[in-house]
Parts: sequence; C-alpha cells; structure tokens
Amino acid sequence: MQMSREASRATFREASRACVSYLCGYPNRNYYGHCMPLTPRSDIRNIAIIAHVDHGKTTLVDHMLQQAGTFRDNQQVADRVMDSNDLEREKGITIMAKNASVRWKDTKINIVDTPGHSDFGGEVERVLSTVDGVILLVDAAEGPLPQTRFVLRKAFDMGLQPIVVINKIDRSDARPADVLDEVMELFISLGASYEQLDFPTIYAIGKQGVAKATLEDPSTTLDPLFDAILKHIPPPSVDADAPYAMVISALEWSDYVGRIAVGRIAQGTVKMGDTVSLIKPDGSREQGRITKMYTFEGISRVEAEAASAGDIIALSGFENVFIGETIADVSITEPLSYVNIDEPTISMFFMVNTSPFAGKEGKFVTTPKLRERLYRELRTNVSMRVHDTESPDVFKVSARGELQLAILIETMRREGFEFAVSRPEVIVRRDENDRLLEPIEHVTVDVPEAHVGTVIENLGKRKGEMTAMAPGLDTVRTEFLVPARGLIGFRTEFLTATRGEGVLNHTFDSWQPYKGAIPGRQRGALVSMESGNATAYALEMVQERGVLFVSPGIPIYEGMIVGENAREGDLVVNACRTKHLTNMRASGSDGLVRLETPRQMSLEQYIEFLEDDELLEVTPQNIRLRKKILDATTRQRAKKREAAL
Ligand SMILES: Nc1nc2c(ncn2[C@@H]2O[C@H](COP(=O)(O)OP(=O)(O)OP(=O)(O)O)[C@@H](O)[C@H]2O)c(=O)[nH]1
Ligand SMILES: [Mg+2]
Repeated sequence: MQMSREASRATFREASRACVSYLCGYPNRNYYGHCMPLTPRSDIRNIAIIAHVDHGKTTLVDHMLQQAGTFRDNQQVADRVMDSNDLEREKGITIMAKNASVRWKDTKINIVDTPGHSDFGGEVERVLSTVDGVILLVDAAEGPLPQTRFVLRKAFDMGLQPIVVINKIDRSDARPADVLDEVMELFISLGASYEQLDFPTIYAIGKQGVAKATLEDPSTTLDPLFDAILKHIPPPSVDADAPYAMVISALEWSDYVGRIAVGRIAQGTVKMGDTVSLIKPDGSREQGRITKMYTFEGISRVEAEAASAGDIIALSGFENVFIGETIADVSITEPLSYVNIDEPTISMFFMVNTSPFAGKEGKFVTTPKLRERLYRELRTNVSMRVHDTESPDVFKVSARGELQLAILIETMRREGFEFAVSRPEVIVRRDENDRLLEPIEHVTVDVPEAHVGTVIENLGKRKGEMTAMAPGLDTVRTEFLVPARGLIGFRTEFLTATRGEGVLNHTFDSWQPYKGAIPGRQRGALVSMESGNATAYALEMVQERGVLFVSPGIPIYEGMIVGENAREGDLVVNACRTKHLTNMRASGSDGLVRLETPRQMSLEQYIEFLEDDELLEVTPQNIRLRKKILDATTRQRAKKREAAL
C-alpha cells in the first residue's frame, strides 16, 4: 500500500511540473497556467518559527500570544501552551508542528510553532509550504547548531525570507555578536541569496517577552518583533478569483466532527457547505461537502463561514484525507504539488509479542490491531514509513531517528498496545554504480576540555571524522561527520564518558559510501536461565557480575535480560534461586541482603541497549529486554552457526 502511494506521488510530482500554481514557484500565474496578476493580501502574514531544539520557540510563541491579547487578563495559561500533548509536556520538547494566530495592528499573523529536535525534521518540512517567511531563532550562547542549519536549508529551498532572532540574550554566557557572525557564516555556507543575506536581526529574551531591534534598544515588549514581521515577511500573493484549491498540511481530530484537515488556501475562496473534491496524488477524486470550517484565532479553532487564498484554515467533511492531498473546487482535476519530505534513515521491526508473558498486559495484542495502528500512523506522520515483511506478524517501521521511534512506541503503549521491537537499524541504499551508501550525521559536541580526547576517541571508533574544533567559554565545540550507525547506542556512553557535562546534537548530513564495520555494545547482557520471581538472594549474587535491571519479586522468564554484564559477551545467570534453609551464612556476615538499586532506564535507553539478537517487549505496564531466542542452548547453537558463516 505504501509503495503504491510513493510511486503515485512520484508520478504526480512529475506530472505536476506543468502545474503553475504559486506552490510551484511560478509567480503571477494561477493554477491553470494562465498569467494572472496576483494580489498581495496585506491583512495576513504566515510565518513558521524554526530553530534547533530548546532554543526557545514555544516559549516565544507564549509571549506573542499573550502580548497580542489572545488570553483574558485573568486567564490561567500553562507555560509552553502550544506543547499540548502529554508526551510534549512530559519531555519538555515539541513533537508536532502546530498552528496558532495573533492579530497585530489589523494584521492576522498565522504562526506555526515547529519542533527543533532533528528526529521531527519532517514536521518542519511539512509546514514550510504553508508560510511566506520564517523566524529563525538562535540561542545567544549556543549559536547555530546542526538543526539550525537543517531548518534554514529547508527554508531556503522553499525560497522563504528569514528574520533572525538571537534569543536568550539574558544568559550569563550569551555572546550575541559572535552568534550573529556565526549565523552570517551559516547563511553564506548555505548559498543564501543577496536578499536573504540582508536579513533583519532581532535580539530577544523570549522567556520575558522582550524583543529589541538592537542590543541597546530599551524595549520591554515584543513590539520590535511584531513590527519586523509586518515589515519584512511578505504578505501572501494570491489569486482570490481562481477556483478554490489547497494542499492539506496537517490533520487533527475532534470528537464532535471527526477528522479535520488543515492547510493554506492556495487560490480562490471557499465557503461552509461547499461541495468540493478531494484529489489524491494519483489523480483519483472523490466529492464531499464541507461540514465545518474553521480559522485559527489564538490557540483555538473558531468556526468560519468563508475564507480565501492566503489564509490557513481547517475543515471537516473528509474522513479519508491524508497529508499532502488536495481539496479543491470540483472544476479542478489535478492535485497541487506537495513538498518532498526527506526519507527515513533508520528502521525497526515491530512485531506481535511472543514472550511467555504475551497477551497478559495489553489491550491490543494481535497482528491485525498492530498492523492497523502502524498504518494509521502514516496519516499524520509524514516522515515515517511502514512496510509489511515476509513474516505476517512483523512490520518494518522506518523513521528519522530513535527518538521518533521511541515516541511512537510510548504513544502506542499508552493506548493499550502490547508488542515487541527489534534493535534500530540504519537504512542503506545503493548509488547508480551499485556502491553501498549509508546516512552520515553531522554531529556537534560541546564538552569541557578535559573530555574532548575521550569524545574524539569514542567517535573515532565509530568511524567518526572530526571536521572542526572551536574553544568556547567553558567548553570546546567539536564537529564530526559520523555514520548514523555509529550513533545508535552512543548517547548513553557519551553521557557516562563526560559525566553528564556534555551536550550532543546531530542531524542528517548526507549519504556517503559505507564506512566499514563498527563495533557493537561493549558489554554483554545478564540473561536469566529460569522462569519465576526474582529473589533478593539470587540477585545479590547476580549483581556481582554487573548492573541489575530488575528488583526482587519481579516475574521473569528464561531468556529475559535481568542486567548488564560488566564484561563483554552474555552471561546466563540464575535470578530466581531461593536460599536453602540449611545454607547458613559464614560467621561475621549479618545475613542481610545488600542489593544495589536496579538501573532505571528510559524507553530510549532501553532501545539504545538492544543488540541484534535481542528484543524489547513493550506493554502498557512493563518494558522488558529479552533475547530473541529464549532457550540458552538453542541460542548458543545459533550463535556458533552464525560465527561459522
Ligand atoms: N535564559 C533563557 N531561557 C529561555 C528563554 N526562552 C526560553 N528559555 C528556556 O529554554 C528552554 C526551552 O524552551 P522551549 O520554548 O521549549 O524551546 P523550543 O525551541 O520550543 O524547544 P523544541 O520545541 O523542543 O525544539 C526552556 O527551559 C525555556 O524556559 C530566554 O529568553 N532566556
Ligand atoms: Mg517547542
């Protein structure tokens, strides 16, 4: 199903080269290719806020909303109000791009808040086609980081005009002048046009709702930022008289009206109750009636009777719509073109749980449920792919990074799903000469000087190549090109090696010839040889061998991983042994069992731990690591056979 969708998208892209709507970049023409004068809609601006992770996008949007009078004076509003889903709030990061709008001096500013984490880069690509300009936020201390480059490159690809905001100038280590130089260098290295290089710069303390036109500006509000948006971001240029057409760039859900499709009207005007066509990328069409229509006011959707080209709207009436599809006047027969979203770089197998505890803890545990859920994810998640495999119970899910996969896994377990996943693998491809290519990540590491050597050594082992080094105030910044393969499982090792003082960032850079073998996990697993409940008595002995993952009383099964071996290679251990009554302790011992607290791991850490012959069992209540082959003898045999090959 996915393949055919992909294939049809490709054909559609080819066919739509002739399409000359504004989305294709031909000015002054409408959808039919007739030269039509486009009129600027000066009452609207559409912008996206883009940046590296944590540089302060969502916090800035809070204050833009507040200062534009979105909330009542006494209204209680949560911090980072746009980070509205549970996982976003728990993790403190934005996962999905979202729309809001403010009114400033009679102009409606539609704002898209985007995620800065590289795994969610597809979200940025998805929404850039709906805006006419971007606010590029850069942390005044950290400067441009890998994702700053990535999002700016995407904005340039779309020909968007940026406003640069040097944010967090209140930081004690802020260095706004240097950071501005670095931004300039970044623009040049990305081949910015003359107009783009002439970008306006605003200095901000997003957290306090302050923006300044210059560092000396006494402003205590965001007015300079709002004014810059009105002045420098071009209003949408539209043909409001052409037949209505828009591409769907987001999907939302409402318990009252069902699926809601969000997009920016490319041309024409649309009214509540209109009969329109949903045009699929392959050109097939179905007609439907618009049952509800909304525009964005503040952070809410408000019902609207009509809207026209340039505005971002949401509408319901089409249950079967996907992102990237076109909704248009019935006279239109061809879909509008849609941006290319970068392909995934990493994949993982999702499968029905087969552990001895299977089916005990989940609400949804069967193949059809798992399959339906995974394919449903594709409706809204533009950068993921799902494929069936030769085995009917196993699905290959491809994504842009481990965190993106971890978020899907966590979301599914909260929904009641029980399943197992394998170790993430990097996706490879072949070039025209049949050479094997692999994804290479651009890695930036900020660490105190004392740790630089260790980092260079560790990344070297993982085939990393250092490309730059620059000393900062307290830390040294080193940059590397590292195979994505080498980064799987690296974060935990990095944090240990730098005693938590290091910051690691990476973003996809390029496809390059395969760099050769990279060693896997340094330490083996402690694998249970029995099924039963873990006992304190047994764990006391097991902990001599490494670090425990389980505590006494926890039900375990043969082949389940109960800890990390202190050495290389796996070790089979007995974690359920009970003390024989006759087994007296040596004199001098107080008889008390002293157990270390088991290692608490996040879902991402569990995923990082996985080796090729292991699985992660995920249920709404538990996460367990296990060997694929549970029986020790069979596992041993399989290993020997593999070694012999
Ligand atoms: N010192 C300082 N900290 C700020 C400022 N603005 C935001 N922060 C802090 O930076 C952190 C990240 O803020 P967010 O607004 O979540 O950043 P973001 O860019 O939306 O992050 P992602 O969406 O996950 O990419 C939070 O702890 C904020 O309190 C600022 O002006 N000064
Ligand atoms: Mg955010």
